[in-house]
Amino acid sequence: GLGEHRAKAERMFSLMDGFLKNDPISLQKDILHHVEYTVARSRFSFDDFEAYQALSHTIRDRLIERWHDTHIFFKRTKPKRLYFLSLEFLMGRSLSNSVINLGIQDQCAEALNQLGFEFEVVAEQEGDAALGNGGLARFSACQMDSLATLDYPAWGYGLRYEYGLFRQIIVDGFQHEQPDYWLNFGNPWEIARIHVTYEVKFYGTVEEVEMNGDKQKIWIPGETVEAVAYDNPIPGYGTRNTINLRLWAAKPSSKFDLEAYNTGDYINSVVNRQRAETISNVLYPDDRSHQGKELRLKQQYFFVSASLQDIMRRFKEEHTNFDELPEKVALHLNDTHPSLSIAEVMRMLVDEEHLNWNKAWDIVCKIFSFTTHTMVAEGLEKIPVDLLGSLLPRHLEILYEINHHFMEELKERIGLDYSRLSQMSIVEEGAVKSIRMANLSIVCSHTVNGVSKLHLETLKTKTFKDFYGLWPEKFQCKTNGVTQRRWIVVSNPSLRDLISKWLGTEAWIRDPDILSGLRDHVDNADFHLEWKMVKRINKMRLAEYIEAMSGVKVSLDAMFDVQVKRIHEYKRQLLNIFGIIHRYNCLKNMDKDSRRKVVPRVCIIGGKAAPGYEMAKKIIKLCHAVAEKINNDTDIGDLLKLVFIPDYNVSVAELVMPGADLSQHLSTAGNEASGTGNMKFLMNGCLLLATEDGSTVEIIEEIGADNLFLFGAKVDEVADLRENGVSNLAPLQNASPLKVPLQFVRILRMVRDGYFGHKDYFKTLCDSVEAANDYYLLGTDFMSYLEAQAAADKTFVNQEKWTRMSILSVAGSGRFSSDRTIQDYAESTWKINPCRCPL
Ligand code: H53
Repeated sequence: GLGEHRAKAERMFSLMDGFLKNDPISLQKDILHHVEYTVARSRFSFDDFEAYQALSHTIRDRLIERWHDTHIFFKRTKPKRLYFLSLEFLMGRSLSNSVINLGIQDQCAEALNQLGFEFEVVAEQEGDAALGNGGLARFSACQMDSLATLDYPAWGYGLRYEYGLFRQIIVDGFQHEQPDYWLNFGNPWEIARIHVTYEVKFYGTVEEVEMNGDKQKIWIPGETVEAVAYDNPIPGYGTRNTINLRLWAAKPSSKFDLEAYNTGDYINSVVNRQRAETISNVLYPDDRSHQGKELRLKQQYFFVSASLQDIMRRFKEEHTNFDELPEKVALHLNDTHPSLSIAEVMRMLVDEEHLNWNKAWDIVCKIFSFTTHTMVAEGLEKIPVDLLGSLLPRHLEILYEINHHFMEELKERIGLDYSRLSQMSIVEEGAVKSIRMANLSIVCSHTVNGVSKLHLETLKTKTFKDFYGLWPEKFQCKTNGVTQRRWIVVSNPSLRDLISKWLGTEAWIRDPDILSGLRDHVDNADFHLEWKMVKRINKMRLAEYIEAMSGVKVSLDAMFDVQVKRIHEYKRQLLNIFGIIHRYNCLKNMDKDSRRKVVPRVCIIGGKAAPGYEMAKKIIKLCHAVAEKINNDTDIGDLLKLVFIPDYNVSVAELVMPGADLSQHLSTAGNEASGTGNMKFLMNGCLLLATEDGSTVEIIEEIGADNLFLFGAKVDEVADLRENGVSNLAPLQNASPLKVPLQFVRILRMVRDGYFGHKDYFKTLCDSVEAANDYYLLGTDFMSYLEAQAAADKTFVNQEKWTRMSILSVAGSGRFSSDRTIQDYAESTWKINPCRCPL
């Protein structure tokens, strides 16, 4: 009985001496303990990597304590919970972030020191967790950090890919992809929950059965796979709250396929079972494109089914009535990738819980919210009906039924406007009949979020115009943000110290609006001096890295000019390269005197191309070809260098952003939904050279157009320019030099004629920006781009002005913290409240 229970609890308590302690001596003891018993090395002799492993386990123990406390507290208080569903999370490294969020950075550094190790060196041993492609995935990671820090009762759900995003290596200037088998060296940051498993089913048929006199559809699946939970604790900063990111791995079902075994084909049955594991094996490396592959669809459903079983189980432990679901559960769709959830919840409620359709639909419409990260309609996800019907026959029926109800409602509201009806339909007729996942998500979500003001505007007026007309109140803007914990505190410790010193507080780490207080010191000469010192230190670190990676020595007096992001035609890395060629041409034509006045530049480009994206791969090759020419031209020397940083990822970003003077965000207006790199550079006091696209529009609002270098066509000019300015032009030789500047034509000619070698290989790349094809308006924007570059050069000479602009950038970056984003989501979309675990 109760007495027995209490006696047991007391004994447990007396056996364990309270919580783990965080003074340097206790930490050392724990580190040595883990060296000896977890890593199984001698505590008298271990290396940096083993020190990393032991320290990670030491931190992990502390995370687990907080994780437990947080979850016990949530269980007791039963708040409404948010479930953040995303197929991608780009977490990067965990060690530094964890010790900072736990507030034990100094103690850890001291503990390691006394053992003869250096924290920075040990932290460098960790590999990145790269379970995502680009902006969307890193934004998910930033949001998890903010959810934990702001004490929200939230869980993240995702997939535990065994191969993360490919490693990029460069051979002869060409990108090659290598598998990222990141779990090879163990992963101390995850906790395998071998008993938290669910069966996930695929294929099979749908049958109609009699149930209590009613006809009922049931799904007879054909294949079963098991999902196993791996938990990744996410600690908040300045709070005990530690939330969970639960990632699913596929394992063969533990139920034996008796028939197969009995036929005596033992070996083949084992081999077949093993196939199950391939589901969560590998992350699809395409950013912003969808190929309609069966394995990808399987991944999506595997993830959705396991997560929803887990969520429903938790709900049912605490509640009996599904009417309460909307008060207790918020499900967030991070883009359309998890949107099969909608059909799955309907199936669970109708087929398994026997709610009637309308009742179930009513509940479903109250629990889902949706963020789209896509700007243009062509980028939206569609799933071929044939594929869906064979893999998930019951879900396809449910989707048809949802659409049927929606179409009926629509006819009542807009009449028989067939063109509009067919455009809004969840089912797309045509050569390949498909399900439009965005339409599905909009129809059934109570809120549809855009990721910047400009993005939302585009959704309302173009991409989802008809839906906006139907449900204007659904559409909301939640401008993206990034966490200042990782993007200043972890990555730029010198800046962290400087900011805290001049603000007289560290409170900005939890309350980023305080950063605006830096404006008070914007004209202080001492502050300027220290500010420049910090940038210098970070440029030094970056220069060392560049030399190690590419062998190129760069001058710290040069302007470090950076463009790092996924390689995409719309992001216009090619515009950057053409600008660099232009600079090179100018330098070659200058006399000695003029050269003395030139601001030396180090141009840094980095980013991965999707393995099947030919144009992007050619851009990478061109970058290397141009770099080879320029960097080996002794006549140019330090005046201009071009380096490509291979394998750009989160930990490389942490090094690059603090060391940049200028960063480039060149997307043709109307293509970048938000952009988050711009915010990270802003936080690190790097000036932006950018088009008025995505969230840059809000950065301009915040810091003023004078404090960045803007160029290019505005979003509402683009369509006209495409139609009349460019695409109607006659072939190049007759083109008006006003529209395509001579400089641009000349550079294009150089590349075409093989000035940088590989003439044939670059042909299609050149064709793509030839006046008649120049969809992304490189030619149109070129002069304006050069002007912005010239303005940046001119300002750099005036270091006082530059430093002022840099300070004002950081001072204005508080609004771009993911803390602001998350608080906005929590209050107006998810309707959840902070739930702070007591100390
Ligand atoms: O999402 C970021 C945006 C960025 C946008 C990006 C994104 C992906 O990384 C992948 C797919 C997709 O549709 C969008 O391109 O502009 O900042 C986070 O919202």
